[in-house]
Amino acid sequence: MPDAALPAANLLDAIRTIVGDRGILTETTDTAPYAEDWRRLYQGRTSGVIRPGTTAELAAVVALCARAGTPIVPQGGNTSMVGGAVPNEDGSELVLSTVRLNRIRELDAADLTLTIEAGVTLKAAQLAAAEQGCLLPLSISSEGTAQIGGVLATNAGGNNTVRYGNARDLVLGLEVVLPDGTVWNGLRRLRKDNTGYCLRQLFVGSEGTLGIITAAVLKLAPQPKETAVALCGVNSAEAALSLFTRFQAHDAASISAFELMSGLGMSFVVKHIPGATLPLEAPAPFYVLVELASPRPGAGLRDMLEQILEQALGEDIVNDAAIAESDAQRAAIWRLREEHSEAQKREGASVKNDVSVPVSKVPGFIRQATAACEALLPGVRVVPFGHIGDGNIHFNLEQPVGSDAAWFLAQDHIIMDAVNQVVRQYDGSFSAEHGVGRLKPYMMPDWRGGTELALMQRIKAAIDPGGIMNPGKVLP
Ligand code: FAD
Ligand code: 2HG
Ligand code: ZN
Repeated sequence: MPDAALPAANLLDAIRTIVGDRGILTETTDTAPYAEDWRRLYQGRTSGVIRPGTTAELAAVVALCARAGTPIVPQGGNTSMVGGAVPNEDGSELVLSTVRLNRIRELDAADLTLTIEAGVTLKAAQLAAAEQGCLLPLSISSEGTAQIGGVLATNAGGNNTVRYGNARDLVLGLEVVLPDGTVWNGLRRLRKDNTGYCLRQLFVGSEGTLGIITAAVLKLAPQPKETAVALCGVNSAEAALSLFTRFQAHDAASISAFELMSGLGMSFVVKHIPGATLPLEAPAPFYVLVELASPRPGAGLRDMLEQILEQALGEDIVNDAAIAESDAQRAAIWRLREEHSEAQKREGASVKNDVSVPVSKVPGFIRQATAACEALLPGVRVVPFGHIGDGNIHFNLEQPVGSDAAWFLAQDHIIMDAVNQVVRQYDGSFSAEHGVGRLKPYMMPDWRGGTELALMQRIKAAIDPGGIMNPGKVLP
């Protein structure tokens, strides 16, 4: 029961005594950026953004909120694609930002582990690993802003899943503040530890609904000594898959990224992103970005890439290809992929479907979902891209040219439902890597209903009986 002696008006004063003036924002001009999501789908409101500087401060704030019965929205870099990190519109929720929990606690190059606080950006974590000759093998286009806590809370995937798995696969230990303010210190760095339920994995992917991740121990890998990158033009997703199977058959372990882009998506990048140019002679219906990497110097990746591409060119699987000859060219090719979301945003309103299907079914899925959407909304522009190497496609729809953006966005459920009908036929998932957030809880009963949803609800009730952690997200 909320404590009547702690009315909401006094709560912010009490929090201020814990975190100091630096740790709290209450003016609307200061809080507004924390209340709107990256896609600008949601404009929420909050009476306070709390920014604790230590785990102890954060835990004391959560304990106070629990006493007051005040809901908390944990927030990292606020790059969620599903509105997971923004407060609702009535102003009743406080945002708890991890931005000041930004210390690298320890890097052990022998153990290949990084112990790090939740507010460190993924990019800063990658750089810290690289400085010690190690690799943090997780890469997403938002890595300059997304924070380790958010990355783990969403179980982010990204470009290297094909080789290293998702964020979940890199976590050895966690420190979490529970909804009553208790700190669970599970910062172990053991590769083997069978001592009961695996609690850390419960918090990974829980999107802030079970507690606040304050620190983590992440697995590192040896830094690659050799890489080779190419951009290929192909005629179809079938050709892209066929190229993937060739690389796999040759040396699956060397594939560190295998990404698909559509001709339309690439044309948005070239149109909207200054300096972006296509390094091929002519545009293609689809593109593949392949990256090979090895921790072994002299692994011969460049030769292997050339050999496989030459063969594929000879068999009309690939139309044209550009192999990066320098770090600058490699970065320029990657930029064409990484700027897809930004370019799509600049082109207009879009409805996103972050779906996954078995890798072998990606081409069939793209064909069928494209036909379904074009029949549903004539003129809609289909922009599929993503991580074909692990079966995760961002099946995005751009508003028809000249249409009203608000009208188009109002069609989101109809469009997502049509796409997801196809996803279901292909044994897929309606959320591959972005999470459920605030956008998709309505889909949960249909997709994860019955025993699975009931189990999730019982876990939520057991860990957060007051329901103060990120209400309205994930669970319907
Ligand atoms: P936020 O957006 O702040 O929060 C996300 C969710 O986690 C919310 O539910 C929030 O409440 C919760 N949360 C945040 N911090 C904590 C914490 N410390 N403890 C508990 N809960 C917390 N995602 C991918 O998986 N792969 C991609 O390739 C990818 N590319 C992207 C590219 C762009 C341009 C953008 C804008 C987004 C992309 N995303 C991608 C989505 C997003 O960046 C990821 O979901 C990322 O992991 C979110 O991190 P964040 O710190 O911004 O989290
Ligand atoms: C990516 O892979 C991200 O670039 C974002 O997951 C996808 O904009 C999107 O839909
Ligand atoms: Zn992605």
